[in-house]
Amino acid sequence: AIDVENYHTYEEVMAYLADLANTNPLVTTMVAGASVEGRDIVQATISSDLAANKPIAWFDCNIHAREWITAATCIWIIDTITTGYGSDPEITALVDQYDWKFVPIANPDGYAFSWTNDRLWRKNRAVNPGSICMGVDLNRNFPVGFGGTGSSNGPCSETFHGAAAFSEPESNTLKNLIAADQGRVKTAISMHSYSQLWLSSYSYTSALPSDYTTMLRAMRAGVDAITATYGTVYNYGSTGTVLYIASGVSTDHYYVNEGVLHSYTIELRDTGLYGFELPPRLIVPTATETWNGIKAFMNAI
Ligand code: 0X9
Ligand code: ZN
Repeated sequence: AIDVENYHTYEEVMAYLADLANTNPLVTTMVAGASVEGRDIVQATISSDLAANKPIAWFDCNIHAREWITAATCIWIIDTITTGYGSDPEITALVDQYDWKFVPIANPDGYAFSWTNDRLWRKNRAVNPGSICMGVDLNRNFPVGFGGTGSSNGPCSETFHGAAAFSEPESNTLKNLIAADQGRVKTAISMHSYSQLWLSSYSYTSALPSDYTTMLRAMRAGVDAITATYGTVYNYGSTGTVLYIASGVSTDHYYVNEGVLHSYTIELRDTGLYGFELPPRLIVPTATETWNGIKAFMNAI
């Protein structure tokens, strides 16, 4: 068990996932790859019948190191699903319909560094040849629009895109996970903070995808259920129109190259009062409303 009301170190989260896999027959874990510094990148799967090859709801969390509420929310959701299966009818139905897969800490080195050295660290911990600055922005290291608007070729920038698409083992690991389940991924959601936004493709351009009407309907279902919980206001729409243009992001890759129509970035609480340093007392409310949104969204697609 884990104390879902607090933030946890990388080691604590890994120990929780290992314990869950050992004690709960619904849960399996796999080491999907290794970070620059050699930490495991772990995916947890919740399935009531692995052999059935059900459609998948897939989540990456904490691509950005300082966005601690994203791992905390994914952990809360894992805990809620595994606890509720068999007693909560809505959870039971959603687990019987889908396999649920989570990468709770997609950027382990950056996350660890944000605990020990720099709470506001964003990137991974790659050594950049010829520069004293470390780190690549993993959410600029994917191929769609790689190197374009909203990314930087400077290693000291917070949005440094890296030497090439998938130059980083962390982004490469996410690519491999989605590709391994190609054809089964019903939705892929990248959890970020902060701003209270539900974002679709495209991110690399202000042009709208051909599936945008379908995406808007799905996002609206999610956002309405979030707001219905505690009144938290969310905006939604394509990243390039609602937020800003960002090239080389994960979710454009899932949509454009992997054919995942329902590929979204969710920017969790808040809108800037606490920003990335959301107090622990807001973990459970944030996770609760987010899960209500995801359930409504899943039932709408
Ligand atoms: O700039 C980013 O990478 C994201 N915002 S954050 O404050 N969490 O860094 C937004 C990216 C949005 N694009 C998509 N992934 N669609
Ligand atoms: Zn982010």
